[in-house]
Amino acid sequence: MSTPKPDPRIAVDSAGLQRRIEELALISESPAPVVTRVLFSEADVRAREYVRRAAREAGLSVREDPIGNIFARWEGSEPALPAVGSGSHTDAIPNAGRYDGVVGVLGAFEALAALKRAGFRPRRSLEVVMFTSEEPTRFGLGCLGSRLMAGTISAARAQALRDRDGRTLDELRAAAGYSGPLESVRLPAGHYHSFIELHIEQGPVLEEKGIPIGIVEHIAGPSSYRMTLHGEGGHAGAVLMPARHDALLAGAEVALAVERAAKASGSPDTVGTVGIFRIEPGASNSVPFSAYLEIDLRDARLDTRAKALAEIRSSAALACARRGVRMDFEEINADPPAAGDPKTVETVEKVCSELGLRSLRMVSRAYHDSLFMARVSPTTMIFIPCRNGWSHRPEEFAAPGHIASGAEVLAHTMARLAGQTHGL
Ligand code: HGY
Ligand code: MN
Ligand code: MN
Repeated sequence: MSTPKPDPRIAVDSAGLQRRIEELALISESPAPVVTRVLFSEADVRAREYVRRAAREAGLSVREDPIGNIFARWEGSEPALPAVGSGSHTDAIPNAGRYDGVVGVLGAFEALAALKRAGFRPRRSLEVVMFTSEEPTRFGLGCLGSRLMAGTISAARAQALRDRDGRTLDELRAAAGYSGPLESVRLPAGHYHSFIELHIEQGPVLEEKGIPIGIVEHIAGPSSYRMTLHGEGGHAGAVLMPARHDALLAGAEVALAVERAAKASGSPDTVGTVGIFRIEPGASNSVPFSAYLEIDLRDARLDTRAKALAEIRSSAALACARRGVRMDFEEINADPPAAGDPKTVETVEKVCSELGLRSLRMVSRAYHDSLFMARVSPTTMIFIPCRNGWSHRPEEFAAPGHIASGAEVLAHTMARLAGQTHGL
């Protein structure tokens, strides 16, 4: 059977997409080229306004749910059918780049605009989601919007979240203009026929292999924990070494144990990071009496992640016992990995070969909202290369040509999955 020819009329406006990525990058709590957009900050609220406008300019209708997930929809000729979804996030951790998440929101708007310009008439509706709080920065828990949509956390658990200054989710979402019961964020069963997220790889594989498109078969399972270590403070001159219960040094041993356990887990995909480490009182001539750490531990496999965690906890207990420091340990989240849907992966693969684009099936080591969308819909992700694999840093970069190819593959894939009312 001959390979169907992709319709040449589906043409992505690469310059326009690039311009919108650059415009959105200027909406930040940090001076350019650094991007910081923490959930419900002033910059996040302005970015949401930008996203609403970009969705409308792409000819999509916009609705928002009580936690601020934004849904941009193109109603199909059979609106009762489960929709074909796409989307990603626009919130950004401190000192981030301009492509993480943004490519998947603005790129999806452009994919749908390209289909509209080509005269495509979808049977199933097409819907792009800008997910609230994919990053964990505000509350320590990432993917808040997609977790609630997938029903993997309760409204009560979300309502109990506090930021570093003790502010609640309800307070912050109300200040950003959102209200209503969080229970209603949960998607009705079968809302999406399929979900495909476009994202930069946030790793070096595609660039090293010179392959323009990655197709995600597996998303590693993230987990994170918070630890407070209670030692004893005192004068840096007066407290002699044998009498010390230095919380920072106990925390330093924990951080080294995280690295050791991740390296020794037996799986190359185990990664452990202590990205937050705060001490009190933070005076150069005072012995730290308390340390607060957050541990990020991920793996494509659950058994080796569990092994690494057990190792970390026992090393931490030994270090604290030896130093006379008390440890409080709390799990923030421990999520299983997710599998890409084989049929959706195959559809993307076919589209790539019809477009003459090489593609590679791969694991995502970063987590994404797709990790939770995979619980409620056949899901995969389209990756594009990013320079040196850099991400979560201002030097993050994706070439305009790669971004355009990703949006083009997304457009053709969504069109194929949506079916069409009339020919192109
Ligand atoms: O941390 C992650 O993997 C994602 O970028 N939030
Ligand atoms: Mn990120
Ligand atoms: Mn992301």
